[in-house]
Amino acid sequence: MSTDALAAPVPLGEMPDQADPETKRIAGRVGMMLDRMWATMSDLDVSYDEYNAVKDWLIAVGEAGEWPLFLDVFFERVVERLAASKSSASQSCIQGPYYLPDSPELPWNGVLPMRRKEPGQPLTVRGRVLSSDGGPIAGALIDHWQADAAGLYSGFDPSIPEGNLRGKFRTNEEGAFEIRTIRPAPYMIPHEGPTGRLLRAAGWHPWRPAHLHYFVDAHGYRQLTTQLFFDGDPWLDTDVAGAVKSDLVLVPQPSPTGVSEVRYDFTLEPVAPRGPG
Ligand code: MBD
Ligand code: FE
Repeated sequence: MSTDALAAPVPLGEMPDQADPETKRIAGRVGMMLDRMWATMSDLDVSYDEYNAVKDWLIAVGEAGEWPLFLDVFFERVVERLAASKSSASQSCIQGPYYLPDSPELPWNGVLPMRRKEPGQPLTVRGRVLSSDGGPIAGALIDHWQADAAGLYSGFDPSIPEGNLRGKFRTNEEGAFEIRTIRPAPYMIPHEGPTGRLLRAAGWHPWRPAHLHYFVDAHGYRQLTTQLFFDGDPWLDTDVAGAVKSDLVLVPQPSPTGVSEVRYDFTLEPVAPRGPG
């Protein structure tokens, strides 16, 4: 008998037939991950003290509402790179935990909603949305969100007005956009909570380089999720979320009026390759 050894829960296919096929498929993959984790725990000779410490910590992550933060900081990078390797779009990047869907739609060359005296250096982001099979895409929707010059996100930090530095921009007939905003500061993972405690205990720094977040959508194209970063940022090489890709690091150009400017073209992948004619 094999009951003394580690084994997957119930072999797939012997489970009662109550889940839909996709849920069953994913559950089977969770089973494979559990198998690997059991093997890793055995390799590491995990003790009861270690098990209980990690169990208490994981419970605290849930109680603090930090599951979205913890998962996106430590795990989204893997799924994101796998998806990127199968796409002809321009470089993608993780979504992270701070997107909110209800920001206003603005003109192709609008000003991001901000406070009357929003701190930070003025920044213009300009470029086009292109198709990976050639040509600009008019009417594409660019959903932009970012932290402020203190590294805080509206909707998550109670001191920031709702909707601050979040907006949607629709490209013009040339597929162009021009977003007026301010330069965000590098972002520090909240340090009072369990995720911050883990970082401190492990001696890992809590920083993400300053970044701008994007969803880019157009009819007939797969949604692109990405981020833009700034050359010279001290945290580019050691992003705690491990998300930086060199294509996404932009060199800000000073303008005569003191505004910092960056240029970037987003390229989208058609949903289905188009046949000839
Ligand atoms: C962020 O601002 C972020 O973008 C990610 C991915 C994780 C934590 C905070
Ligand atoms: Fe972010």
